[in-house]
Amino acid sequence: MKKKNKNQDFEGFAKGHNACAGCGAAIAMRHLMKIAGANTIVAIATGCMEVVSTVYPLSSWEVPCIHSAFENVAATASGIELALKKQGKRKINVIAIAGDGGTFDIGLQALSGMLERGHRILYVCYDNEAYMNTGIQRSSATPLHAETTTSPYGKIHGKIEPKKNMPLIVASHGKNIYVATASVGYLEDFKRKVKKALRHIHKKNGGPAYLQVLCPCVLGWKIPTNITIQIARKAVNCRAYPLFEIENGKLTLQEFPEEKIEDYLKLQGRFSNLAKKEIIKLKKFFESEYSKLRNFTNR
Ligand SMILES: Cc1ncc(C[n+]2csc(CCOP(=O)(O)OP(=O)(O)O)c2C)c(N)n1
Repeated sequence: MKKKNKNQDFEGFAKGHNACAGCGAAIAMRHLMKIAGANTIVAIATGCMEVVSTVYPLSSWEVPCIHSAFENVAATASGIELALKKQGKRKINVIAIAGDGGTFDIGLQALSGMLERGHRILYVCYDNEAYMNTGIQRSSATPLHAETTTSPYGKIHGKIEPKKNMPLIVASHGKNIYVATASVGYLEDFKRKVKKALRHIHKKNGGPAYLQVLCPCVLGWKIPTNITIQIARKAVNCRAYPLFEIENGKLTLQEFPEEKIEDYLKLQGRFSNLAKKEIIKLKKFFESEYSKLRNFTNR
């Protein structure tokens, strides 16, 4: 008889939270925690996922969860990991969670310190491409020409700077870091990477893991609530959000059925006012980032 897995009914990120209908990040949290299981401690930065899940006196977290400030989740998680090591409790998963603002921008120095010191932590950045919980302000993860409240349509159309390539910045900290991008549009792939990342932090001579998962935001992207998965998949297929893994310093770029960039952009209000030449510019940027990644695979 098949042995019953005692973790199989475990949710970790329980229903009843206050995330918007169609929230991509809530989907990512649920699947992340189902894989991680009960033997986990979470540190979470201020951001949507913290705000919707910890409304006092309630909590959606079925594991110990520490809310840190916007800028220091990686430092909080580093302290937890060291304390567990001191106590000889090496099998507990330590997971740090932050949005793109808490990762690409304000939390970058804490994350850099965590990586440089080699803490065995899975750091998950849910990337909804702006500061969503405070009112859709641009971050350095917001794509070129996307409209936000601080990069509005005026004389200039949306954000004038392109997205920062955070995974490559993480990878430049050393070879013993598992780095991967994912998308809620490809959940099986995301779950596989969560498993791999957790194996990496626990294995002999293991190190940090960084997982960046694209999570559409219905308010910020101005999309209907029922196309979250579809649009997250299109982002990958049109190469606006390439999926790849970096292991031992080697990059593996994943191939997906190709779709047109226009079909991705036209579904989103944040790109609704783009002129043809801006679409071309955006396309060129995505293509140059993709070929940069492809070049890395050949090294
Ligand atoms: C030092 C500091 N500056 C600003 C804020 C206000 N603040 C809280 S969360 C947040 C944005 C979070 O954005 P992101 O990390 O992308 O997560 P999201 O809201 O999209 O989930 C801001 C600006 C703060 N809490 N602390």
